Amino acid sequence: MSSENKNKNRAFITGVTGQDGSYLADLLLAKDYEVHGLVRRSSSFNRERLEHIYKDAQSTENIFLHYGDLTDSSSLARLIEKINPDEIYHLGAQSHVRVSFDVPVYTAEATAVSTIRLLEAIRETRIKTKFYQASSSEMFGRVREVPQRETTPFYPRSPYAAAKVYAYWAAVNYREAYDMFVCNGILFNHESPRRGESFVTRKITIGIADILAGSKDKLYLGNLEARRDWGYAPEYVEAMWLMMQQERGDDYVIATGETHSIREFLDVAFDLAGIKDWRQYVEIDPRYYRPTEVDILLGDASKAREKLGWQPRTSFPELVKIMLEADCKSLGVQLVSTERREQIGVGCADIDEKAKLYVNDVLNNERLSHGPYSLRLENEFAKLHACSSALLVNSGTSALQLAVAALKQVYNWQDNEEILCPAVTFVASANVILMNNLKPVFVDVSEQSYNIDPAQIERHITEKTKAIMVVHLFGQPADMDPIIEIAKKYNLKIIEDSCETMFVKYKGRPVGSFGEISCFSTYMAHLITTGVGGLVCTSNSVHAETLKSLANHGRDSIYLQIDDDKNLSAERLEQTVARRFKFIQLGHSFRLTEMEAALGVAQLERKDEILEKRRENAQYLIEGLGPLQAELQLPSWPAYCEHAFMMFPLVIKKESTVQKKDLVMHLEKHNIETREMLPLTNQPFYEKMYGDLESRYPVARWINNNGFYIGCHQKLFRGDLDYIIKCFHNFFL
Ligand code: NAP
Ligand code: F7E
Repeated sequence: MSSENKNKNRAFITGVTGQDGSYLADLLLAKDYEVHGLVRRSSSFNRERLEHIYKDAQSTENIFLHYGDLTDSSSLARLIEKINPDEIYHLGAQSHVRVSFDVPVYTAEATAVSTIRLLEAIRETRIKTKFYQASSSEMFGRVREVPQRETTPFYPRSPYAAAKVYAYWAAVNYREAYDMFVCNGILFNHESPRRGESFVTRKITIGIADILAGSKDKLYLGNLEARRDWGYAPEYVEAMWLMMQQERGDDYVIATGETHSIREFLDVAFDLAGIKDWRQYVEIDPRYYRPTEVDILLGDASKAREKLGWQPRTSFPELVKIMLEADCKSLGVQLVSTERREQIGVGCADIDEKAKLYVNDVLNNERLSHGPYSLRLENEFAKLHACSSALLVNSGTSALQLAVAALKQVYNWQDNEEILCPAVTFVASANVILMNNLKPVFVDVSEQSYNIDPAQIERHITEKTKAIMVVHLFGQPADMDPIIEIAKKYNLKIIEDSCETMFVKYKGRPVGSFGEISCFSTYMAHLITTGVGGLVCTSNSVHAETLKSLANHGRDSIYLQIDDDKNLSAERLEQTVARRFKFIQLGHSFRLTEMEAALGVAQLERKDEILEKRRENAQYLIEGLGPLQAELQLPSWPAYCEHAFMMFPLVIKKESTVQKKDLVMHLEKHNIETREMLPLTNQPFYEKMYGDLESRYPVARWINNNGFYIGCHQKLFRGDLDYIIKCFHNFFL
């Protein structure tokens, strides 16, 4: 001992190399104690739990290790005399309950008799010191009451527990007989990353880390029904110290007041690891059964709370997580982050400072409907999609509604005539057909692109068929060439529902430029957003006029147009004033506000960046999920078209045994949002109208039963994508 240390509190810890001993050493060193520890000679290194202390110069100066053995009275007495400690913490023991059945006599020596050896050494040397006895909830064994408290009678169920009962009473006896300061800490199970590897909690967390690392595929355990009151070890050594700071020695139960079975531990731990069913990894090995078991332990630590001010802080799931993370880390296994409280949504709000500036600009200028931002958005959007005009409307559905209405009017389609529409699309594509008193006729989709299957179109064409509503789903263009050919052959019009796909090309030509009219959505989660909103585009001036009028109560669109013209001749101005509120047909009020348009302009300025990030994310997901291709159909698209990745669709392959609901629940439980791919064929509304549709559209049915999509939007970063990939892999593990 150095001279500087003379005034320091001195503690002697038996079992300093164990879980509790090492945490207690940390605590006492932090409290500026001089710490002495008993270590036994071992042929292999047994000081891992203390290694970190030697990395800190100050701690190294304050810790002293001494060889000795709990079964060797002379070494204990000699050390106590030499160290002359203020506090002795007797934590050393043969502490494994199962093992105590194999080595009962040794357990009695190390766990029971060692206590009286130390107490006798104190008595004989007459050293004034306090003594802590590491008593155990195992003493309650076949419990006489639930919860167990200081007054609950003991009923030991193992040589270990019997030894601890002996040591407990020896401690009480020395307190009473010799007026010594002696405490019994009746500690319920407490665990940590430093827990011995053969105790059940640690065995499970190490086992899972091994499974995740791929070095093991089974975990062998015994009785899963036993229940324990598990706490976090560093908090329990604080209780030990607090007991020793009281005026008198006493006995205290230290527990959480919660009990969980081994099964529940497995549930939480495997769940944290992202593995949905632990049963396939856990096997029961009767070797781990005990001749007599302790079925339930549940402690009542109210005395410690009242007298010591001690209470547990770490919850059961937190404890499991701390242990699992530590074991995964030491194997270099990346545990799926369970910190994630935020959902990984299918879309995102990605509003930058410029967008706020533009919206503010509108508010400051007080032109709240169709102003310069609307005009700019319409012009640039039209240009990008090779159309001569675009009209901003209040949703993609409104755009579709107008498109069908305008064509019906221009081409004089009659009620109940038919429009072909893919069997997998958002319900609005079909609804707007019905709302215009026309009939949607479904066409099955391609197994690869999920877009309308050109090979299926002709068999649905009748005399009443007037148009094909081509939907470009999830960001991928439909196969336009054969569709155009069929449309020509049967004199059908093409309407493009491009609500989910913008800025991409099919064979070098932009989507939106193939149909007589094309419709886009800027709803939240779409490629660019205005909150809600949409655009309807065309290169046909008659259609453009009709759309404009229909979107604006049926006003005479000629006069709508010149509303904005500041350089009108006097004659034209007079004409406009006279006619601008003439309503020439039945129309809607589908306009968008200027604030929304301003938002859209800011988004449009970032379209390349948005698209690039989405593609990059999708590619990363495709590569990460690549090894699961035998089970999962990943997005794929032909070289002649681009993909905008509005969403990331996935379909469980026919040969897989995986159930969609299990996978979807697994992802949702891990905060990854999923959405249905929305086949129309199982929508109650259409089933009511058309009867059983699923049997007639096998691909749509397959998609309905096996498909869903997740997000790959621009706000997902590498960590999110790794997390998603890991969650998938853990499911299929
Ligand atoms: P542990 O990790 O098993 O540590 C036991 C310590 O005792 C180790 O340092 C070990 O040394 C030492 N030891 C064993 N036999 C020895 C011998 N013959 N001579 C010298 N040292 C010997 O146990 P723990 O979890 O830290 O528990 C600490 C104490 O609390 C034990 O008495 C235990 O029975 C009791 N307890 C534990 C819990 C719990 O849930 N953890 C609950 C209630 C009571 P080596 O490192 O060389 O093996
Ligand atoms: O067992 C069951 C086993 O060994 C807990 C020691 O610190 O706490 C500890 O004793 C339960 C038992 O701890 C396996 O049958 C199933 O019911 O983790 P354990 P323990 O026996 O409660 C007390 C308070 C102490 O004082 C002790 O020193 O888990 N179990 N399968 C298994 N247990 C182990 N070890 N291994 C298995 O494979």
